Amino acid sequence: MKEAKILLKKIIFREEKTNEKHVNEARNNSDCYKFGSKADHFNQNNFEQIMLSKLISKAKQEKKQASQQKEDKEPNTDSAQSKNKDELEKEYLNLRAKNYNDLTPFKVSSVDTIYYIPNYITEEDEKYLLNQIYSQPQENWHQLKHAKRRLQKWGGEVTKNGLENNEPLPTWLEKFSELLCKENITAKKTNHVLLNEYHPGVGIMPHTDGPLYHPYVVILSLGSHTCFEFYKDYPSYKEEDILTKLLIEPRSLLIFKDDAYDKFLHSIADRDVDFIDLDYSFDKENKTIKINNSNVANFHLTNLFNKFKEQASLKSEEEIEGKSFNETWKLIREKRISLTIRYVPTSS
Ligand SMILES: O=C(O)CCC(=O)C(=O)O
Repeated sequence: MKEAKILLKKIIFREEKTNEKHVNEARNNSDCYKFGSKADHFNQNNFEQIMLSKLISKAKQEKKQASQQKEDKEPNTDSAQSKNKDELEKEYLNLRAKNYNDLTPFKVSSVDTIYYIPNYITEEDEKYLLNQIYSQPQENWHQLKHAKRRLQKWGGEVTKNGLENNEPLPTWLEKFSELLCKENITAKKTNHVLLNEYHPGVGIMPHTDGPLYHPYVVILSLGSHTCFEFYKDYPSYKEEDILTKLLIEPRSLLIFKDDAYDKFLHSIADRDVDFIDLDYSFDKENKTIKINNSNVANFHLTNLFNKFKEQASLKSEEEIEGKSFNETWKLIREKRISLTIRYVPTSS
């Protein structure tokens, strides 16, 4: 808004100069004053009104163009905006000493082999990764023909025989792969990254990732939340019989293994909003919130739950006594980037 105001002032200043020039020209042009209607057109007040409406529509147009250009660049990560590129690079994935050998605390409540780690990276790390992604030349982006997604592929070409034309990951992804291995999330160092860019309203059809990457896949999300749906098989998808649904927040890591990897289909619906439902009550003794039901199986692990707990803690004892509550959140999707990180055996 501030930018638009400055822009408007600049345009007004520029146009005022032009305005003055035209009025002076008109005044000096005797023809204009001879013919009433022509002369009226150059009446100072009318002229200003015409110019002002022109300026407003021009400013609106320029503002629209500016926000379109911004939209084409990268998702918004305001809180990390103050740091410059070098600072972000220096701090990227630093000071990490976690061990995720035991993933049990991150298990979603429905399927045994799906794990969700919220806030796996910081906002600064996210900003750094987005900088890297959006500073890639155009030829590193591949627009899919039959879907509204763009891709970047790192590490080589995945073929049915394995990885071909393999090449080392760029430093910013190599560092991430090393971290996953160091923190025991992946048993082997991953060598391939498929990056997907989704605009709101765009998802991915139900699929399995095939036997090549077995036994697991790791997905990092940047920029926006989304919802992931798992189906037992294709007929279940057709009947809209969801096996499990997850809320995936930016900066989180989703890991799925074994059955969740081999058998079930995963997908993202083509939506621009997601509705998250929660039935809850209060456990007075333990002073905690009890989730009775939710349409997402990882609600207890999400940042949304933490925000919700803060809000719920404001309720008085009389308000909560013996009651249960229902709430629904409407989450609006923004541009999301996902990094699907895998180990792909080299073709022999
Ligand atoms: O974007 C996502 O989170 C899912 C990507 C995916 O399913 C895939 O790369 O196979």
